Amino acid sequence: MRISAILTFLIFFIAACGGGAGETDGGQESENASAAEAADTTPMGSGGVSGSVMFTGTPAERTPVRMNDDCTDERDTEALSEELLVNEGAVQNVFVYVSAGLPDGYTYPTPSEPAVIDQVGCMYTPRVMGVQVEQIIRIENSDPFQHNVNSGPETNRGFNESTPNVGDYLEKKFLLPEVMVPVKCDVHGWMQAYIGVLDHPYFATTDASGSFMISGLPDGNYTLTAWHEQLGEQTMEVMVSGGAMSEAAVNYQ
Ligand SMILES: [Cu+2]
Repeated sequence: MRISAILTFLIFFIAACGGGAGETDGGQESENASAAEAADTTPMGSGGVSGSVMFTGTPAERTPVRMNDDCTDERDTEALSEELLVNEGAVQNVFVYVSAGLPDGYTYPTPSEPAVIDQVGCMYTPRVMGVQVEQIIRIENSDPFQHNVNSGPETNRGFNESTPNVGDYLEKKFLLPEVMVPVKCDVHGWMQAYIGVLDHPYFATTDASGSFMISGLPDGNYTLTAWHEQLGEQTMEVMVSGGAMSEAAVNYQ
């Protein structure tokens, strides 16, 4: 992984003016509501961080992925390399997450919904995603032939199992935080995915417009890390205050 030589961070803080969402006015609160708040040990807030990831250089042109006939028969379009997806400067598939600053001593509920990766047309969809520890990762196969799913974690226990046919799927989970766990297919050497595993819900993957949004953060000072498979990692400090959204801009050069 290459770390960008020059890192530029632009962080803007939006002043909190959300109509006093963070204020307490005891007169209106019923005892029941207070009791419910006291019982909720998860430090969820109404603030967060949103922004976009840009690449100021000239990205290498995407190249066709050389596939066998089984794979191309499943596709409407020719597959192009996905290692670096830049749309008018905006970078897709950057994993952005809170890497420090969360209060100690809390555990966050594991989402009941599985995180889904599909194997379709001999590519992983999505290529990059995040999950929480112990969250079910469901790896589906939409292709009428075999893929194997070979995960390569360093701190978690890995797996290497097959999905022999269309409709087959695996359900797996990781128990420890690890960014990133690479996943590949040994049948089709170009198939590559990355799963970021965290013990909290404060992460996002940039979309085609390079945008990300992490919500539900309590007020505080956090370290945000952006990870990209080719462009490397950047960290920045962000402040969330007044239950408002802060903006963070990540620039790779
Ligand atoms: Cu495969």
